[in-house]
Amino acid sequence: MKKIAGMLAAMESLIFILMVLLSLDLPISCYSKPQQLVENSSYGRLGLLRSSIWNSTRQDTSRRILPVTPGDSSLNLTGSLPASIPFSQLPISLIINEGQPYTRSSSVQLQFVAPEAVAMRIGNQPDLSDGQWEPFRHTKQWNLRADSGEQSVFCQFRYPDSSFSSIISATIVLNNIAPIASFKVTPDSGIAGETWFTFDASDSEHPLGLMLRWDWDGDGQFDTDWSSQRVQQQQYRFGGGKKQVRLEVQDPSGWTATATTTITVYSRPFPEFSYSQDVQNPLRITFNASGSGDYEDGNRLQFRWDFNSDSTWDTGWSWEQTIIREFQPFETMYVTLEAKDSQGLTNRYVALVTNGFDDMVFVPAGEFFMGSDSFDIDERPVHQVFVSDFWIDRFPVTNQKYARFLNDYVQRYVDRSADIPRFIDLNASESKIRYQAGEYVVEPNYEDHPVIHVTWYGAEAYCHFYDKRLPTEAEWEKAARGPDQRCFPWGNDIDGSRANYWDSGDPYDNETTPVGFYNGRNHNGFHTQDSPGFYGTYDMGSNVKEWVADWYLRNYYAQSPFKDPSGPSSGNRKAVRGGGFLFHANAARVTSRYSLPSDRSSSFIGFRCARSATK
Ligand SMILES: [Ca+2]
Ligand SMILES: [Ca+2]
Ligand SMILES: [Ca+2]
Ligand SMILES: [Ca+2]
Repeated sequence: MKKIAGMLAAMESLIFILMVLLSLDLPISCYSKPQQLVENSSYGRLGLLRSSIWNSTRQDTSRRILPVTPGDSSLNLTGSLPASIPFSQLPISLIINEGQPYTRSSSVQLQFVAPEAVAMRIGNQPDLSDGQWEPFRHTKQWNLRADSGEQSVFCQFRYPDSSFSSIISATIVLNNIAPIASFKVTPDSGIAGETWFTFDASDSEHPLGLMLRWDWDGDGQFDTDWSSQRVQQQQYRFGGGKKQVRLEVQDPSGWTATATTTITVYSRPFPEFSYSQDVQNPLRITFNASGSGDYEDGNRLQFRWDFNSDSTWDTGWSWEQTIIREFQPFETMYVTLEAKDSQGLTNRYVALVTNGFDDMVFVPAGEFFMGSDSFDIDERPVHQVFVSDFWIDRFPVTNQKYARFLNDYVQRYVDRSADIPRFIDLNASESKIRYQAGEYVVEPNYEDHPVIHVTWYGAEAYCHFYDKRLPTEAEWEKAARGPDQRCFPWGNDIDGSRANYWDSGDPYDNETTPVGFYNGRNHNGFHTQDSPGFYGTYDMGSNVKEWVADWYLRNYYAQSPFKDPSGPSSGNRKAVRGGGFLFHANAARVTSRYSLPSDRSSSFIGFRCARSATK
């Protein structure tokens, strides 16, 4: 007795907890039936019928069984009995379709776990008024009512030696409604990278809710995860015209439906031009827009040009991809190309065009003999080298041209004016370029003298700025020497009328001479012989030594490749070629070699540029 009374006291507090739980909003289905007291069940226990509870994540039934002593008349278990035993301990349950809360079929599989039960009846009504008693079975097919939606099944069991019965129920959702996929797009056409498309699937339907996913581009790969979000915004990176958009929807029981529509995404054209200078006439520049394109129209684009960045178009619209324009020497212009596609969409491309194309000479492809076996050790051995077509400046770069380069460079790359000290040593006393009043200027009367005190970087930067490059050692030597193994650029003899070397007697008294000084003219009483190199260059071998592209290696000729050698892949010093005003006549030999670290400069080293014949 005491034991039971204590137990009941404990149960009271549990009842309270359960009532709190039951007072919570139980979802969807919560059915309760008045409790019935049953005595002398085969368990020797009291059975209590309780409500069946189903929620969206779990379907279960509850029947509480209390352990009591049979025949204990002091128990008065009427009314609200405790209901605190966890569902998992209940020996009676009804499972529909293995616990799946949804079915698409009106015929469902019922499974019963009801030990000792001998009979059962099943119905759709809580009072089983629509059910007939039948022998207990563990499974049974059951037809749901014809309408779809949430439906409960009720089942009552009878036990062998009593009139005791209990009713349990479970709820299933009969879902025989197909989902509907539908969406609208606004706008139905637009521009890649600019237009935001809105995809609104609010018209898609299912009474139990839907998940949605999208394939934006018709490639069969969905581009979003499943989501309940009905409205999506999307921008296209690439155009290409028609794009099929596909929406797939899925209802909670896994039925899907799709809808597709086609939108049009245009892209702006992507204009681009290259330009090339006519080496015969360096002022003529051919602009070529054939690199332009368009996703929808390929290269069928119209073009117009503004060559002088005055915001006035210098041509009308034209299908022509190339156009020739004459520039002033060393003129620097922002050139604008605008392209228009068949939709009328336009786009612009702007590039700085610098006409630095000096007077250059052409050196045709072919073999020549490089080096000498008679002089310094680094000139050995004589070896045959094939050099491809190329162009090379007729003269070394002058102070005037280099000062113009510095001014244009700091204007073009405003954030890189700190590069200038790496290019040229303006503090060297021999340098003829000065920075004055915000500008690089040349000391009067030295405009046409070769620039000196440039580093290899400064030489390379100049060539690069004008879309050229430094010549290789082999190119330099071939340009000076030609194919006939001569000793000096102009032949095999040297004297002061042909070249500026140390004590050569020129009027500049052991300084640089203007470039091209030894051209056969009489300069204020000083007679010169015309002394070009084999292909028409001047000053190779005299005046100043010249930086070339290659790293210097003393014995490189022993390992040099036959075709277009370009020097060792690395090194400490860059090769320097030719003689100069500070060197004896012997250094003017076309084979003599010299070198200096690339960040150093000297009063006797300048440079000239080259350019490959095919670019
Ligand atoms: Ca896709
Ligand atoms: Ca287009
Ligand atoms: Ca213009
Ligand atoms: Ca001299």
